[in-house]
Amino acid sequence: MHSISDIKQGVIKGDFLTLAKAISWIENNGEGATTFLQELLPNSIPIIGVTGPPGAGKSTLINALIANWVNDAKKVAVLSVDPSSPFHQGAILGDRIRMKDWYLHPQVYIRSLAARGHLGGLNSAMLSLTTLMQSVGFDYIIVETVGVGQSEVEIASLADTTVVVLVPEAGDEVQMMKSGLMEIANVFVVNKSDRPNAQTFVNHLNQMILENASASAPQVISTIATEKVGIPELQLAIEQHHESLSIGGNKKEIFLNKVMQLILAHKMNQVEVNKIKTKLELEYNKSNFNIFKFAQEFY
Ligand SMILES: Nc1nc2c(ncn2[C@@H]2O[C@H](COP(=O)(O)OP(=O)(O)OP(=O)(O)O)[C@@H](O)[C@H]2O)c(=O)[nH]1
Ligand SMILES: [Mg+2]
Repeated sequence: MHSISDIKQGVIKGDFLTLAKAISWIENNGEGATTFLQELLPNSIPIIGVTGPPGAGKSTLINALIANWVNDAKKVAVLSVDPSSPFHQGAILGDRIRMKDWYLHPQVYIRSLAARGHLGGLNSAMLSLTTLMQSVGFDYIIVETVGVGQSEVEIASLADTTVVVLVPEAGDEVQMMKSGLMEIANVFVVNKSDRPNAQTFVNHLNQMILENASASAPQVISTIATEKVGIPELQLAIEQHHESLSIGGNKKEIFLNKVMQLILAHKMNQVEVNKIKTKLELEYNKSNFNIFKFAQEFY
């Protein structure tokens, strides 16, 4: 059993060993982990989701954002995960390079998570880990996820503020994913604005936001992450969005989603896959096999 104050002590000193051990313990649902999680108290430390297509510049942006927070004596935790790739090694290496300024910094903790192999699924693991990070003395928690498909939408919904990173060439992509993107983005970043037609893309995006006419229209920020251009503006947009949440925003919606994730994970943990497999083996070739009837036996 880990103790929250031991982990905190480590974080204060910039020694993350105890934290790292606790993370593995929670990921593996070790003995006492559930009780430990149930004793964490709520707080409003921001969880910032950063998502977008592969290579859009998410890690480079995070690397630049961290600088401003570290200068303000803040502590930052970054969890990065690539749900699309079963082979995570590449992503981990990429992150190490892109966030190289911070890997050994005492105010910054960066952890890459394998996409698979979490009891109850990735989302519940992310929920546990972000809540842990909120409780041990970090001021900002960043979750980096690749892509803007369905699983990313789910992960993004664990965040208080979701930043969707796009690049100027993403026009068609955005057209296709329009509704989904509008739903999850609290802030849009058009990164790689050093490339041609960046301003056209920004205008296009702003037009789409206007047409969408939602009450809380996301801001669009242009950045050149590699040159740290647009970073203070991005930081401000993130902070403004987080403040807007505390005055009546959709916190309840965020919690509802988290509760659903936990229930789902808990139910899935109760499913005995091997039992299903054995039974399926006997039945799936039968001429009267019906998948709906079969599944119902396990409800
Ligand atoms: N020209 C230009 N290149 C950039 C900019 N930002 C990032 N890059 C480059 O784009 C490449 C990908 O950057 P990353 O930060 O790793 O992108 P990512 O979105 O984290 O990538 P994945 O995590 O692999 O999805 C790197 O070679 C960066 O140097 C930018 O503003 N302009
Ligand atoms: Mg990255």
